[in-house]
Amino acid sequence: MRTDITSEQIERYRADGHTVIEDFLSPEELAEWRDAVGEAAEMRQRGVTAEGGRSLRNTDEGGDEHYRNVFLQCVNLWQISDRVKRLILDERIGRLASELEGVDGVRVWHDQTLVKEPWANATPWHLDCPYWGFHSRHATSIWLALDDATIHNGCLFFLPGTHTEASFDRNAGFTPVMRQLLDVYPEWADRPSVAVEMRAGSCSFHNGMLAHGANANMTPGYRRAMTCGFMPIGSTYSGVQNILTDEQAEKLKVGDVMDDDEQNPVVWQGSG
Ligand SMILES: O=C(O)CCC(=O)C(=O)O
Ligand SMILES: [Fe+2]
Repeated sequence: MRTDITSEQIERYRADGHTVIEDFLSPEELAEWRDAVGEAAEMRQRGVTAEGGRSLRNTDEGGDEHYRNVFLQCVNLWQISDRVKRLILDERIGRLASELEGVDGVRVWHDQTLVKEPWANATPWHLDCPYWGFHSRHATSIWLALDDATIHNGCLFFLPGTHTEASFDRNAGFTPVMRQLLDVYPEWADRPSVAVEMRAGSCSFHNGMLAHGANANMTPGYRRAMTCGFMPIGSTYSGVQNILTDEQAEKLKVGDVMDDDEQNPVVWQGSG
């Protein structure tokens, strides 16, 4: 695993809101991630949940045909698979996330595998953190390519710098309307986007307030990715339930520190 990043890379990440680490995983590591994530996603598809937890698949919601066809989305595989848990709770990744964001440590918010199946819909422009149970300007996500991600099969696109301007109360839904976020933020509508093609085994990090989306998959192949959103230690409840069960949410008041080690384990914490 390539976890050495330069101070220039950190600076660029903070200005742009995203960075790519090429060939992050070795071929052996990539094989393990593919296999472990694939196995856990199959378990989730069969309805396996964590004890007292939720199933957390986009196919559970029924109804929304467009969203179901954006990708196959299975959330919190670390809770049902020890193999995935070992990969997601790797302190080297938590440390990278913390260094990029300049925070003392991070917890898992949620992981998710996002599989764009053949001919999948595009992922509309959106911000991540407003959807989550904490609101921090230092949330970040790793997006790890399990297949080559290309212009043709649905690689990510970013709008650099938007993370410094975005606000928590203005976001787009996962609608079929790609431009919805740009109607919410008309000041971004003329900005050039950046396409981020990646070889399998490479990864990107993007800030939780950065505008991002992805192309449709215009190929008969799969575009698989594994992602994890990280929450800075000390973050507080935003009042958005998101992945929390009703029982968990009922115990929380807005402003409470999110420190449930079962639900949001610490991935890395600095000494100071
Ligand atoms: O993989 C995609 O199409 C979207 C990914 C995304 O929105 C994310 O990782 O936050
Ligand atoms: Fe996202």
